[in-house]
Amino acid sequence: MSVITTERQGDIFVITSNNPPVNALGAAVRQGLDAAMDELAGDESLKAAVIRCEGRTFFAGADITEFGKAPVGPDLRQVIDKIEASDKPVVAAIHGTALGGGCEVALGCHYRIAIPSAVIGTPEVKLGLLPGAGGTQRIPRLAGVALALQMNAIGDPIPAAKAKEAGLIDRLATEGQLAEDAIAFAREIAYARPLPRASEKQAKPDPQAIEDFKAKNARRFKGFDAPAANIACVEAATRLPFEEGMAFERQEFMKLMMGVQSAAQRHIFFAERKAAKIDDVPEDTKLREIRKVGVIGAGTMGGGISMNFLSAGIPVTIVEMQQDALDRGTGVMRKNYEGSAAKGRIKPEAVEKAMGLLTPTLSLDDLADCDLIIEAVYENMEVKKELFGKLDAIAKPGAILASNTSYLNIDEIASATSRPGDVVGMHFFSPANVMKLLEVVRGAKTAKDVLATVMAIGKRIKKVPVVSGVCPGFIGNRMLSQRQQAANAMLMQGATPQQIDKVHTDFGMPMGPFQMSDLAGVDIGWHRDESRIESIRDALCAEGRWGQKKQAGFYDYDENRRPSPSPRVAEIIEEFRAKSGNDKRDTSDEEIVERTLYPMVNEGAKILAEGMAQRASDIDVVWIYGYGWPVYRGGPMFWANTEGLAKIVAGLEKHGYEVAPLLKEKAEKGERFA
Ligand code: T1G
Repeated sequence: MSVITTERQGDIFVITSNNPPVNALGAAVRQGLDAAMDELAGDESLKAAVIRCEGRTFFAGADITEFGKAPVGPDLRQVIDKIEASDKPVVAAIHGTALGGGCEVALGCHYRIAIPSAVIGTPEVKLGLLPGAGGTQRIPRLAGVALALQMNAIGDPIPAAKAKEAGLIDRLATEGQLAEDAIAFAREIAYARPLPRASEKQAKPDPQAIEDFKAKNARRFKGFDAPAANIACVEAATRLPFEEGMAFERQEFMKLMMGVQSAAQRHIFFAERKAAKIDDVPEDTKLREIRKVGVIGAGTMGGGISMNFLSAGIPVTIVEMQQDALDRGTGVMRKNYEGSAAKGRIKPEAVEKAMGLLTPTLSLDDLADCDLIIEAVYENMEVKKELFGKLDAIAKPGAILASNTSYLNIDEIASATSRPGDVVGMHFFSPANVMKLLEVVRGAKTAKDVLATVMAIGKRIKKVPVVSGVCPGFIGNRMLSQRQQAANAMLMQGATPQQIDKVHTDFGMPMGPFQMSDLAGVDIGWHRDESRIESIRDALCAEGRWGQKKQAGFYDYDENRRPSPSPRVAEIIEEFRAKSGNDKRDTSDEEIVERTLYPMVNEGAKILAEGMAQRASDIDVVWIYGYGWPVYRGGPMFWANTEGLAKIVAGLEKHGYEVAPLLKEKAEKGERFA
């Protein structure tokens, strides 16, 4: 069955794409569109055409799987040029997500009609690219510079109604009758002349809009190549004739396509989707129904975890031991929602809607009707085992019992119940209502339908779930600990927290090891014995330097939590260095990269070899969504490929590390992590 079919509705030619799952504009689709346009031109009885798609969406873009392969004609630009050059009007009938090349095909048509639920956009920048088939040239001509900048350089789609207001769409169809409305629209304009062509319009220069946009987004764009290229193309559209503008766009597109950043961002696009699949759990596994969730603990984590479900419209029963803790926790949740509403991130009515789904209680027995229960109590094995023993007696049959532990052994926790198959780890990252990563920790006995259900509910609450095996620290924190150990060791040779952190922020991380420690709390895991000072961390904690929350940690903080190097910390470090007998010496930025990032890759190789992660790309997803690894570097394992595995092995050996066999083997064979 051809992916492009055509039919005649009287004198209207209906061209339909049927290329699941998202009508990506692969070679067969382009060839079919090209042939259909020739047929339209060659048949006098045809007066106009409609281009539409079957399935859930209008073309959702070029076929990203084709990138990097030998090009197969016709190129998308040629197809779009042929549509626009047609002397018979062509109407784009838009539903779903008309994205990237799909948006560009629509803009090459003379008219566009969309159902109200459709969105249209050019998200190529999120793949480290730019719209390479005229999007940067036609959008400014149809809708002006400001919207073109927003669509191209930020990449978020806009709803059909807004697109209509902006002049990108001509008409809104009735939901459920797009095809009929599109054909009627084509009949209506079949003889209208001149045919409106975006390429023939002028894009009004707006240098101020460009400057304002750059200034407003400087922080967001830091380190990325693609946003600036998108901006340059939009600017070119305001001063170059269309063909020259298209040549400029092509030149900029190819530069990005050939660059590492786009390869990294496309890698993460597919890696995120692969991570959702569990190799030995069939995709059609029947899921357990999750109608109601129980959360134990109303602290920072419990409150954040609860918000994820409440925001998705899922009722939550939240349990605390003391009324004041319960009130404090629910108060923080309300404050968070109200803060989001004040910033316009959610509608005001969403606050009451979410809080209205929350049932605070002091009794575990109130969890008896929950389908999923997540504990976020004190990180102590005995505490958790005792709690799971109680839950075993309270929870209904089939309820999923999940722990938010960040490193404790799920199998041991499961052993405290009579239903280990229902026990799983759901490790959220703080702040749990913000960070997208969810490590789904698979116990030895965790049932397959429990895993499938937790992966699905993870996606439903807008998380990016990644399966981890049971090992200390799972995937992310196990690698993080390697980084922290190395960073602490370099303090003992005279490196400073700010020097080490700067190497990481220059690399593209949102913060370095010590800034992160201050944010999370230097006192996490501290033995709380002020008289016992065996490490720099002990010394800081003993002096109340517990991090940002105490306006002092590795850094001093002002009332706005702005950090500054601390002379007191420098003294503490110097005392420990002197005691350690290590000579003070210069530490180069290169050494900091080698000593903090290479061991992370080494640990990632061990995690892979032990089967604690299904894929190297899963490890990349963990670091992008759990720790803010710069997406334009593709995650630690992708970055290792670009750094060169042999170089990493040599660096590890230079610094006395034992190289993971899998890493060594790949380096020797010249292989890469997939
Ligand atoms: N090409 C190839 N496969 C794609 C694809 C694409 N453009 N988009 C999605 N898929 C696959 C995806 O990998 C998954 O596969 C399945 O479709 C369902 O996707 C010249 C250069 C459309 C909003 O960036 O944003 O056009 O895992 O799980 O959550 O200027 O997919 O099932 O095997 O994401 O409902 C620009 C990318 C491309 C849009 C649907 N377009 N896609 O979300 O499903 S570059 C994009 C999305 C370009 C031109 C330029 C989303 C979606 P599998 P999914 P979803």
